[in-house]
Amino acid sequence: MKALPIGRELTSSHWGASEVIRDGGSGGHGGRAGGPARGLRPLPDDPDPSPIGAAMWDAYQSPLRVRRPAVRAGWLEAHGQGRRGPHTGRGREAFVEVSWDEAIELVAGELGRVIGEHGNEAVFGGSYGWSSAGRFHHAQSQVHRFLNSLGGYVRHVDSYSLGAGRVLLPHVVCTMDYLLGHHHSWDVLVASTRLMVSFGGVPAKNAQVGSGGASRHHTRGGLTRLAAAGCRFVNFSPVRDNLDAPDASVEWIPIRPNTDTAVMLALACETVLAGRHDRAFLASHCVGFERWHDYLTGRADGIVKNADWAAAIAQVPAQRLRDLAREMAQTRSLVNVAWALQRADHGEQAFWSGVGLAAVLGQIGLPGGGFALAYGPTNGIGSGDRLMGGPTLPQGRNPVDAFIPVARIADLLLSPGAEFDYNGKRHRYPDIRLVYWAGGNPFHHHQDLNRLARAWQKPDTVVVHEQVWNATARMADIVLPATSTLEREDIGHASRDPYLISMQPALAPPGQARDDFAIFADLAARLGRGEAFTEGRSANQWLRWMYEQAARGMTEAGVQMPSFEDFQAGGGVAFPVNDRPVVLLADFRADPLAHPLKTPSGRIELFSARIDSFGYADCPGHPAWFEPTEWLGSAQALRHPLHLISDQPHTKLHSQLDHSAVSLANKVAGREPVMMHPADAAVRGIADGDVVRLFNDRGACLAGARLSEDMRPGVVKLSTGAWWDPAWAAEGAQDPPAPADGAAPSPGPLDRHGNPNVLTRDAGASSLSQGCSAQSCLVQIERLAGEAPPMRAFEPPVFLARGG
Ligand SMILES: Nc1nc2c(c(=O)[nH]1)N[C@H]1C(S)=C(S)[C@@H](COP(=O)(O)OP(=O)(O)OC[C@H]3O[C@@H](n4cnc5c(=O)[nH]c(N)nc54)[C@H](O)[C@@H]3O)O[C@H]1N2
Ligand SMILES: Nc1nc2c(c(=O)[nH]1)N[C@H]1C(S)=C(S)[C@@H](COP(=O)(O)OP(=O)(O)OC[C@H]3O[C@@H](n4cnc5c(=O)[nH]c(N)nc54)[C@H](O)[C@@H]3O)O[C@H]1N2
Ligand SMILES: [Mo]
Repeated sequence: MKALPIGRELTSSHWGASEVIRDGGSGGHGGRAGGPARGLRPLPDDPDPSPIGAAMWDAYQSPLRVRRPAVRAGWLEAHGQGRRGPHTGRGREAFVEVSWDEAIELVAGELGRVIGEHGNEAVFGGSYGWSSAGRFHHAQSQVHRFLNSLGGYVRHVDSYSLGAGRVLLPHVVCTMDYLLGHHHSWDVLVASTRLMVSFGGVPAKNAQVGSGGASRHHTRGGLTRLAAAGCRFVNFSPVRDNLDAPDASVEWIPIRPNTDTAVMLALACETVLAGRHDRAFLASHCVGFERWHDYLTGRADGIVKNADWAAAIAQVPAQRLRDLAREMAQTRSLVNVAWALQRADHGEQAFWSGVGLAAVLGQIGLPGGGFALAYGPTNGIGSGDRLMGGPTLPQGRNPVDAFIPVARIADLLLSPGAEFDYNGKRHRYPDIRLVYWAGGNPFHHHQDLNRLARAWQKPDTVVVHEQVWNATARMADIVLPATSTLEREDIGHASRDPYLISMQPALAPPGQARDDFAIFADLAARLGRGEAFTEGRSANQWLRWMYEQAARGMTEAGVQMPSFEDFQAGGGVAFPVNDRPVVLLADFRADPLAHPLKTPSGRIELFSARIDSFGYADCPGHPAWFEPTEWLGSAQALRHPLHLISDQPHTKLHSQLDHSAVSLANKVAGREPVMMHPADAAVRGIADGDVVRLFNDRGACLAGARLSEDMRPGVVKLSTGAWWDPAWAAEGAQDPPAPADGAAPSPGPLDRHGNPNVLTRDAGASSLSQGCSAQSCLVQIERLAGEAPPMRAFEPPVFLARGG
């Protein structure tokens, strides 16, 4: 079988592939044939193109782009005087623009000094973030390869997306990476699934994106087809509008946030109490059912985890849970657990309970049955397209052992030398002197941003490569301007995507922006490691090398690939259609001895002797219910009575393109919208469109109220991604006004824009994973009295003349 040319000139992004429109008609391919590019359009064969892409063209040409290397004024002054610090000016001071030569000299000098004086263990290069699509100019890969060429760096493990899930699942069933590529395909669901019980919906707005690209968006169409085939959906969710199937097919059960585990345990318990559990499957494919059975039925602790028990915790009707347990056992049913649920205190339990419930029902490995983790989060899940290994940039070897679970960044900076638990071992935080970030926005993505801002004062130097003047660029000492996807050539690839794309540049870089690769190549050369970093290849030679490596593997896998020249000339290639249905864990089901899982027992572990042996009080050997530290059932709810959900934004990818017309059109009074139930608004005297203040003991932000009956009362939703806009006292703004209800004043500057992470809690999900637990957060809201302070997030920083 042959991969065929696409025959269009394309670029690609995490939210979709686009065709480049040129004056005098499309260049057809290769970009060089046509005139200057005029814009982008979505691919005609994408059934559900993402609206995010519509504003990308203008946003990448915004005045907010970083145009020249820039150095924080206070850092430059201290450096000139041979001092280090103070670092309290980060985020507050003006910048001085410098030449590339000087910038390279400063960064190389600092890297050399820190590594020389403190070793590579003093450099944090984890640099978490989604960067951009394109396999070569992938900033995170570039920064890791670069730092490895200098002798290594302190890295991160896992992700914000799936911190708890990635650590838990290999002990229990299979790796998250395996799951990402092997969920039942939508065709299989349409043919077989008749009841989908979802915890956290199936939001098509999230499936707009796919890491690395998303040329054909499947999820909305898949849900519509599934409903048409007669599938019913039950959605346990604090918000109604996150399951994008036709309304008539969806039953909404407005659950209290963070209590899904209790409901899943109850569904399993009721199944067992009624004798409807699949004894044969539990005996042949699982281990540890007896231990879990004793927990579910109360033999272990005297508490029966039945429907009445869960109904009191989750505030859902007990009879509905009993009926649902019966329906699930009698129908081809699927348990779907959104990733958001494990981004919470004890987040492991939601995933493990979901797998456990599916095991008790015994449909794992049958077409359309079992569990899903999850439909919705990204486009690739449920794609039936061919699974192809794509081109990769080798990252070299990192001889430094020290690492952090990704969301422990503030702990790392605040507590050098302190010990932490992770996945059965104890580790120690190293002492970080230099932070290097390219392709991520920690001042968007991390929890408790005021705490992170305090931790950020610790390192001697912070270097950031950025495209735009967002919060992380402003919090840096040295900012190097990076190009965007639209300004460079690359190869676009995503897992189970139908295309391998020859991405063509459509715009000239703004100002003096350079590719991350070019910046690192210069730095490496200056540090005497040029050859180690580039291996003598230019960007173009790397593209050819990466393509040829991948093409060889693809040809071996039975798909004949063209030469690099023909690949480029054809705009990329379409892979042959995959005609084999994808059924998750079908082989294991058919023969668990011939196809064992990679768990210690080779089976699904409902009791994990290994996890049990770690002895963690907050993550025992079987799925269990724990009260989160912050939830509507906790004492803190007396002072902060609203549960804050900070989900993924539908108008942008995290903080990327928050400055675009599409994202700005969704703001309320210029602020990020906070969704709240009309009843919660009424008791606070809040009207739709008001500017409100959200606060708790960690911080405060402004947002624009949007009232909606789609919210469970007591729950509010502020999506992530608004560019953090701290009103530092130095700007003449007031520190946060005293709360009206006499509660303790909020620490840290007021965020004028609406980034939920000034409110979220910075604590690991458990000792097992230390994953991000952003969804466990309580707040209070009040109407902002008086005029809202003007925002500064979408203004470039102040630049000073040299010595000024
Ligand atoms: N409260 C709360 N917080 C959350 C979450 C939540 O659910 N709730 N979700 C978490 C999750 S799942 C994730 S994945 C994270 C996402 O967090 P991030 O991945 O850090 O978010 P992005 O906004 O995608 O950041 C990417 C940054 O890279 C820059 N960039 C893009 N391309 C390039 C390039 O080629 N070169 C360089 N140098 N820079 C580039 C962009 O301008 C942008 O600033 O957020 C997490 N934070
Ligand atoms: N448009 C767009 N799409 C994205 C992203 C983006 O930034 N923009 N980010 C991408 C990334 S990096 C990731 S990791 C995925 C994340 O994918 P998810 O983690 O699945 O996405 P979220 O939107 O955070 O949450 C999904 C739903 O869970 C609900 N929810 C929250 N807490 C609870 C709870 O306690 N119980 C129940 N039952 N429901 C709850 C929320 O209301 C939300 O509707 O999305 C990806 N897709
Ligand atoms: Mo994520």
